[in-house]
Amino acid sequence: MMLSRSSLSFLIAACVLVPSAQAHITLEKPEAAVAAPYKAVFRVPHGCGDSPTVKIRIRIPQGVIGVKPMPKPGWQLETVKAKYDKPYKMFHNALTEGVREVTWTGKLADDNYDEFVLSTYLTDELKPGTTLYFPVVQECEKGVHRWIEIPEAGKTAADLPESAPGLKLVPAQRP
Ligand SMILES: [Cu+2]
Repeated sequence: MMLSRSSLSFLIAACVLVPSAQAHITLEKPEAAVAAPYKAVFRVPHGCGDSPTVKIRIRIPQGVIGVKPMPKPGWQLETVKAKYDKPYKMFHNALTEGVREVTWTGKLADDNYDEFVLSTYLTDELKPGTTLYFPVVQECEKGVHRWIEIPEAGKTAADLPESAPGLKLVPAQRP
């Protein structure tokens, strides 16, 4: 299908003007219970302008433990591990350290879409009713997006041009 010049510029404007759900790096499942495992799927819908993405770096927020990134063919995976501020209970274990930062290095054309996956555990110190933010830096061949902005109380991510992907926390499910 041919796009006219006006509909094409509309599509470009849409991504800039609609800073929510579809436009930026977001989590596939935007809501999760605390005290439970969570599979975080980060969706990367575009590069920087039309420049291809070459690096995705994700910072793991406090209270998220047991992080295991999923390797991706064609992408080099690196992690930074550190001690937690205190031991955390995960299933029958107490974890004292773990992955705090994950980086994938590769190439994703602006014309394409991809997903980056982490297996995590959300500890019960995280507060239901709040939103947990995962800061992400997206480096491109030309340019960078810093998806690290966190809305102040009373505002939403839609008020920010480069908001961090957010996860709404809900109470632990009791069996
Ligand atoms: Cu966007």
